[in-house]
Amino acid sequence: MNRRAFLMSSGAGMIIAGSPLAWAQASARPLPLIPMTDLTAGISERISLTLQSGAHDFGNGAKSTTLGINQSYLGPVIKAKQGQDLPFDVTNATGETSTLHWHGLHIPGDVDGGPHQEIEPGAVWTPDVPLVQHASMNWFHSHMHGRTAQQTYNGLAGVLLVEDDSSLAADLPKTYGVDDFTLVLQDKMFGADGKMAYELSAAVFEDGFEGDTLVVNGAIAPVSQTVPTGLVRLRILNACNARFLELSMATGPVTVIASDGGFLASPVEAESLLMSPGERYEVLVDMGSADMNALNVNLDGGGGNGFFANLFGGNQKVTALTLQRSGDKGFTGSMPTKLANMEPPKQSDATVTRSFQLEMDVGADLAALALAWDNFCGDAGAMAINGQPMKMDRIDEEVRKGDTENWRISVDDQLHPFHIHGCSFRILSQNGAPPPAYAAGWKDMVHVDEGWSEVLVKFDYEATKDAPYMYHCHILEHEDCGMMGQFTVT
Ligand SMILES: [Cu+2]
Repeated sequence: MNRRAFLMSSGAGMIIAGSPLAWAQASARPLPLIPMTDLTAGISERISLTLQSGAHDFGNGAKSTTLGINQSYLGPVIKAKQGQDLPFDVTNATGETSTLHWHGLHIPGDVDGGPHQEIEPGAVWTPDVPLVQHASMNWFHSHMHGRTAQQTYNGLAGVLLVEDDSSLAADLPKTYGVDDFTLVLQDKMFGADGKMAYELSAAVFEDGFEGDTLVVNGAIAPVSQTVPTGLVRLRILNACNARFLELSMATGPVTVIASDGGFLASPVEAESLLMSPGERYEVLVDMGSADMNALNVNLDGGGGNGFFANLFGGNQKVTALTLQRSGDKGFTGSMPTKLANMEPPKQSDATVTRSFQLEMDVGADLAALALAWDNFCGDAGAMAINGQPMKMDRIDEEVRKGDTENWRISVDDQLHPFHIHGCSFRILSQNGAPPPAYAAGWKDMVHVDEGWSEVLVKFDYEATKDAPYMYHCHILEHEDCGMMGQFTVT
């Protein structure tokens, strides 16, 4: 038995002794509708976001200790429009230092909200965030170095939808809470008292933290929603710390219309959709002919990246969301055939090539770290990229603004999701093969397993050495443990 297999089996044992699916229930709860702040009609005052402590009931009757943004758990859905400047006042009322990173936005490094823009307890961070990119689903979350995993797990995350003239005019469902829903998918562990738990161990450092219970918009799955006849739009974020989710529909294919950075050229039908932590996809569900459909999630979609691979042979499918058709008439348009203009990426456009090797183990004893660190990772350098664990005072790459570059990423171990700040990119290859059609559009996440994953990327905004961009694994425990690097764009 190699080291990794041992860690996985000992991890699985821990889960069995704990709470195996204890809080999963068959009866569906109503889908919580996340409050929306819609700014598309105009912005008249500064936008207040307060990072705060909370007590949240995930639906099992227990009040979990959580973090939230303007509420007890998670943040609002913010909807804004291309061309707007978003004047944020981010107040940190949590009592612990944090940051708020705008994941997916094409913005300068000094407003990116990465590890260098710390917000001390009681302080207010006031970035003016310019929205220049086209319609896309983005999100925001803590990026406090060494604490990102725990703070995001506890609830410091929200959704930021960018619209543009064509997306607002498009013949697509867009009535929030009626035929247009935002779904934040997460996996949680609940203790014997029913409260949300987060415990690190050597196995958790190795795989990242994985819970045994699926949560949708802060409610334990399955959840259900009544919808009108016609097309229904689901904007989905995988906000898990570490778990890859394989999505499928109970009936019919998954029809994907958008990925991280915007609309696909045209809808893509897939039997299933593999989402890494940090990824976003939009799908359309046709409720014109069926009374009922459901979004299912295979919790072990990553193929052996977690405990369920051992327990259930790599297939642990649960229902996330049941859609039930009412008699009401809803969106009357038909399935679109064209969504965006998109040329295939041309590798020959790249004038610079950079290579990144993700490394799981650079000599530190993960078990000792787990014991020593009181549930957070810190700048201890157990993991690395190109032999270098993340260091706040070291710039790893210097990029010239406007250059088209080819970034090649590889790893010798398990599946990792790689994220680059300040851009959207196109995937040239993923694990040595062309990406699935649903991942062929604008992305800021790429899966890295066996073989090279290559992306074609260009940066249009500045990031100086005092406010560099990050590239990192989006398994948050890996990121916190050093699988991250810093780069400038000038
Ligand atoms: Cu990783």
